[in-house]
Amino acid sequence: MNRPRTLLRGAVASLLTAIVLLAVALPLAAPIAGAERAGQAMGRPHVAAAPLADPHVNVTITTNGTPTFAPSVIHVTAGENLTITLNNSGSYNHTFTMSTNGTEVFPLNWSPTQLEAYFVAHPPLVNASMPADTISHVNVSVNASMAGGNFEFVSILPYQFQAGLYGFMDVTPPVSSSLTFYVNASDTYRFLPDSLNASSVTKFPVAINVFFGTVGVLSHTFTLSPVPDYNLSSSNYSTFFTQHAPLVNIPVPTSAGSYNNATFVITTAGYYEYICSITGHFANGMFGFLYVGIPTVVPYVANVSTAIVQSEILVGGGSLLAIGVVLAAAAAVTGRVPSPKPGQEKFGHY
Ligand SMILES: [Cu+2]
Repeated sequence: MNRPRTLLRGAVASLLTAIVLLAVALPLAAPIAGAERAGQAMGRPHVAAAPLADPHVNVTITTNGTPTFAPSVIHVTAGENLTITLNNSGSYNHTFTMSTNGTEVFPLNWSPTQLEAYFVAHPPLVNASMPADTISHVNVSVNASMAGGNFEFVSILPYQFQAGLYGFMDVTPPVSSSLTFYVNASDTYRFLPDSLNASSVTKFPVAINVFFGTVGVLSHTFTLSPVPDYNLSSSNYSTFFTQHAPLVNIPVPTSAGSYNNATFVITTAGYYEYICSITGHFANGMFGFLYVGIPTVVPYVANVSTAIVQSEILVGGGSLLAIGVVLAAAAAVTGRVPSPKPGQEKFGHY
């Protein structure tokens, strides 16, 4: 009977204590804060606001009642601080529980007990609850040692992982260096130069900047294949680029002497072909190669060239006589082999 009154009395006493403490503490704290601000105003570095703080990235993961996380893969760069907004708009509770092991993929046939036992033995990197109809936030420091890892996250509530509530955090290494190239287009359907030397690159990913200008008046593009060691075909490059988005597609500026530029990231050594996507220009010889982490002369690769010969035969075969097929195939082979050494004769480029 007298419990509520005791509680009330306790609460009043606590409140009074708090007021007394604040009254004493505030005047003491104020001069300290004031001195801090004065120090900053005089240019003294403020230690807490580290100027070299890691970059901060925000991502949102939603789940709406169907057993999926969207997106199911998040891409981050090692060294970033990540804030994940967890948006559960459904009517079931979930968890967002991430493994510390960047190479492990949990078998979907694991029982709820097995999954729970795993996280008891290997405490998770992140373990946040996602209550129904709630938006919350969780911070993750993605440090350098996590580069290259794929960290699985799941809901560990029984049968939710098994139903599809899982995803991965893909951590790529930070860009280690960057290179810049200047390329011009000529109205004789050539890239100047048509060979870009990034052979010295040893660490990936590497950022590459291309400044693209013109010495003529026609429209051109610098359109770079994302697939290493692959030779584009002038007969089906449009189809190729709808299936493999170009790493960059830079339109030439309208006036000579000015440049458009773009930066892209290369993660794998190899040669990458660039072409002009304006109709007819590639077929007339407007292509070149970017060599990243490999010598600027690429050894003849039989399977690459064979595939191209076959596709050219298919395209040309219907309308050409047998002798024509042989000539077209020969031209295709010599024209599609990456640029030879500087100073050496350039096959198929004249
Ligand atoms: Cu062009």
